[in-house]
Amino acid sequence: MKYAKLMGIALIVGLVSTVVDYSPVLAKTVKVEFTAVETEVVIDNKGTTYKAWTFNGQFPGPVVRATEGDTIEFSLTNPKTNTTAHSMDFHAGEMDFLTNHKPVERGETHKVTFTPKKPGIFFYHCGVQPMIQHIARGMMGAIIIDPKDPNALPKADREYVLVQSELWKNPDDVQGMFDRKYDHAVFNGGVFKYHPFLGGKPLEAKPGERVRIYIVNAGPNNFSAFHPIGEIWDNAWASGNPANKLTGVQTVVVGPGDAYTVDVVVENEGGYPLVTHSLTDALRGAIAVLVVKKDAQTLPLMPYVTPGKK
Ligand SMILES: [Cu+2]
Repeated sequence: MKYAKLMGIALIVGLVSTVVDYSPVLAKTVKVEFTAVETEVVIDNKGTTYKAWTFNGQFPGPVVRATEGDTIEFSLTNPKTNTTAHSMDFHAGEMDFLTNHKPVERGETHKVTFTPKKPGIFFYHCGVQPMIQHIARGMMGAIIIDPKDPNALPKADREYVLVQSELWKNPDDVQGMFDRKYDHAVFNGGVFKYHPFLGGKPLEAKPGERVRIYIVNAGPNNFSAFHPIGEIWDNAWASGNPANKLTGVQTVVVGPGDAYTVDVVVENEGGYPLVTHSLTDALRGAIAVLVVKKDAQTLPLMPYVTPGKK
């Protein structure tokens, strides 16, 4: 009898904890304030500077994060000191683009409020013409919309965001952008930024951890064939939506303006290069090495991306 009572209590505790685990997160308001900053940023491990156009001085822009069903209150300020109009297109939003994505003239601030209804990883970018140049110069980034159900995806032990793009040494060479005569392909705005043998700093993880990478392809033109050398993606979700689950994938094809969430669990210590298997682009700078070791340090979501000089 005593035993049965204990079992009953255990059952109730079990049910309660289940209910708590699945209870929906209360919707919140997320304020995001971006300023268009035309500034110099460092684009390689030698310290080469580049005249970028950025959100908040950062190439790529800061990661925006909210939960499905939240309200995002976004404002974009374009200071008078800039040379051109800029704008914002969040792929996570579903709204009229003429009103919401309109060019913000110099000296103006534009506000947009929206509720992302689909979870996942999405691209954002400036859409002012020539859009190919505004994206290539750095006005792009990632927005993560976490699912309302916190158990919709397996729990990740650590997460990184990688935004891939092509880079033209001459940021004013719009014709070269149309001709696809680019000099580099990069993750998070830096040539071999995460390659420790080429002057960069690697991404890190511990053996057995589930490492989640949000891979966003900013293009502007090339497709990414995102592959972990020496590993296989345990799972991949197109657009990061839990409904779009793939298992045991060697390479995910991420088109320009698209994104994937991919998980890898690495059992053994060592170096695992994450590349676009479109090799022209990997060998021109789009290799990020994941170093797996027992004493891996904790790194931010988008490591080593810092605002440039004002
Ligand atoms: Cu712009």
